[in-house]
Amino acid sequence: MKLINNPDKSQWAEILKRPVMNTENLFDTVRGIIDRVRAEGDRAVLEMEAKFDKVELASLVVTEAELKEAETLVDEKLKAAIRLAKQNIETFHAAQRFESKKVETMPGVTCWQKAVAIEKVGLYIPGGTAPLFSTVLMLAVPAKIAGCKEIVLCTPPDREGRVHPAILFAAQVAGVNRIFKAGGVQAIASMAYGTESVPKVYKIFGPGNQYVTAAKQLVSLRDVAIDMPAGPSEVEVLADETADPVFVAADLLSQAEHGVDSQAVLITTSEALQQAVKAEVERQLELLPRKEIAEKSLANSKLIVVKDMEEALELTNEYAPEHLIVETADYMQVAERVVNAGSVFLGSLSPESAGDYASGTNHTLPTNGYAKAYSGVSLDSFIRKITFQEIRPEGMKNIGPAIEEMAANEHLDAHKNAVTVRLNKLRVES
Ligand code: HSO
Ligand code: ZN
Repeated sequence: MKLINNPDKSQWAEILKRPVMNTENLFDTVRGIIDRVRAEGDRAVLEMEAKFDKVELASLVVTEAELKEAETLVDEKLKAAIRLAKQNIETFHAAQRFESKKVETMPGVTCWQKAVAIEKVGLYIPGGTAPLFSTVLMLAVPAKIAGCKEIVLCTPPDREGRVHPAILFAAQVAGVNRIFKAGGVQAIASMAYGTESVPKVYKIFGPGNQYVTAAKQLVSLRDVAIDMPAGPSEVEVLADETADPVFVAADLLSQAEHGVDSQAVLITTSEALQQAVKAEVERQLELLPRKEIAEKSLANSKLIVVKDMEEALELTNEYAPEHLIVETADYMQVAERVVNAGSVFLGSLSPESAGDYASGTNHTLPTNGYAKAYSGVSLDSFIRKITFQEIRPEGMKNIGPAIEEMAANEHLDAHKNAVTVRLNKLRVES
């Protein structure tokens, strides 16, 4: 961890830099795999599974029997926890339902929006060292509430060809329709273009490593929508002298254990807290099973002291963290001044873990500074809003002449005519 004290504004950009990935050749490699899946379908996916996930699969499909078996393998305590989390995620996202209202912009001109679910969505759940069944809930629950008809999920199997039972259980609880054993670029390409087994979808969601992210970016250039650009996960704790260093250290470590490229940053007005957090991180780190991963990501992490809360907020808004935990005496006032962040956790009893799992908010959030322009996944991510309008005679008389005038001045006479013929008919009728 780097300790930084009272940095000059000219140093901010350097301090807030995210770790840069070496993407040389990345896009070429990824494009090659996408093209093969697109051309050869299942055969290419099975071959890539053998190559990258080291597993010989007879089929990509997760069968009913496998789903049933998974249910027996997950212990009851975990099932209850998953159900509790699902319930809260459902409650929070159901409250986001869009209420359509008809607006009469002028007499006789009525316009409205209608929310319509994206019919087919694809969810990607990474494999690796942590089975992210919580992410299944975060994506599938809002998809279901939105009314998506086909919810497809791809996740890489282990070397025996099995998917983690908790992932399968969460997928069933949340209402996923079909599950496939496919990981990485080949999974993204399968959902973007469809194969014999995997249906093509219209929008792809979910986290992944830099290959998955590159694949999502490439397929989104033309063929399918994606949730958002994603990078390594990150947290900022914004704290004053009242914060508990044990809590702050635990929060930083919960982010650091995600991956070696995770970022954990403390911005504080208290040098004493900075010192206490450093000592506490070192102590808690020793106790973690994922110590090696956390240790590496902590090497990029920073404990920054600034002169006052004003400056702390300015630096925070410049950083635009994916997660922001505010542990200050007056956290509600601080919260009001946050303008750039993915998800904010207020007070000493609101750790990021709450939002990662069970409070109800979504944990698929913009990283890498994208919080300046993007929202996290919500019910909106699974719908489109179609606009409708109905113009009656009085309305056409009210707006027709303006349309004619504007169209004529854009030199688009056919546009003008589409109105003129109607106004003429209305004149004859009246
Ligand atoms: N913090 C991660 C989500 C997660 N944490 C899943 C635990 N499981 C990205 O927001
Ligand atoms: Zn997490």
